[in-house]
Amino acid sequence: MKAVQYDVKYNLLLLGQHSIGKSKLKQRLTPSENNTHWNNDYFPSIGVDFTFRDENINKKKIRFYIWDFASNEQSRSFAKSYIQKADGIFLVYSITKRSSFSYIEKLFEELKPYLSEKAQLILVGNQCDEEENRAVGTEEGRVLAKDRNMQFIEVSAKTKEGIMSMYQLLAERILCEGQVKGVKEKGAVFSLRQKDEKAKCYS
Ligand SMILES: Nc1nc2c(ncn2[C@@H]2O[C@H](COP(=O)(O)OP(=O)(O)OP(=O)(O)O)[C@@H](O)[C@H]2O)c(=O)[nH]1
Ligand SMILES: [Mg+2]
Repeated sequence: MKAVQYDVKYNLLLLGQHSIGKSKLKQRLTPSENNTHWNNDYFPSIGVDFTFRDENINKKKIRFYIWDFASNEQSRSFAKSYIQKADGIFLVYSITKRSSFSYIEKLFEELKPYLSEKAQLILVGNQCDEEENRAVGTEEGRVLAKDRNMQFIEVSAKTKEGIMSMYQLLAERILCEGQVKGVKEKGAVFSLRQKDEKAKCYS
């Protein structure tokens, strides 16, 4: 069997407190599972799982691996080795759960010593379909992200709102900062964008 060839690969991590939707986001970011019928099941992750997305930009084949860590694994030494190699990190909280937002600040401090210089971060407020249960304001997310030099977006794994944008925002930033000739030019990178949805909040 012929191995799939790609010119460059990047590692993206999904990190955040338990039960805030990391695995559901991973599912939505998986091309073959993107349209799976939604259910509210919760199966706590064990260890680490991954998916990938392939992009073709200016004839270069680019693979983005997306790693989903169980929250209890995030502080383990093996997770740290992934963090050192990460090109991008989705720091995820639930807009309905105050503790998951506080967790991000703690996580950020824990991550900092291990992050490579090139790593790009994006703060993701999930479950924006549950406006009636909102416990973290959009402005709070925006301020935290600005203070830590991250991008910020609110999304819903349930309705898929903002899902492609969260991926594209991070992927574009990685590609624009990257060294891949013919790919980092802005016009080429922006071909990643799809017109499938509007982001709720995008900064
Ligand atoms: N309403 C709503 N519920 C969501 C959303 N995303 C996740 N959930 C629910 O939140 C629960 C936890 O989702 P998971 O994706 O398993 O959470 P996780 O962060 O991977 O949890 P761990 O694996 O324990 O770290 C499930 O019951 C999901 O149905 C969302 O965008 N909207
Ligand atoms: Mg999980």
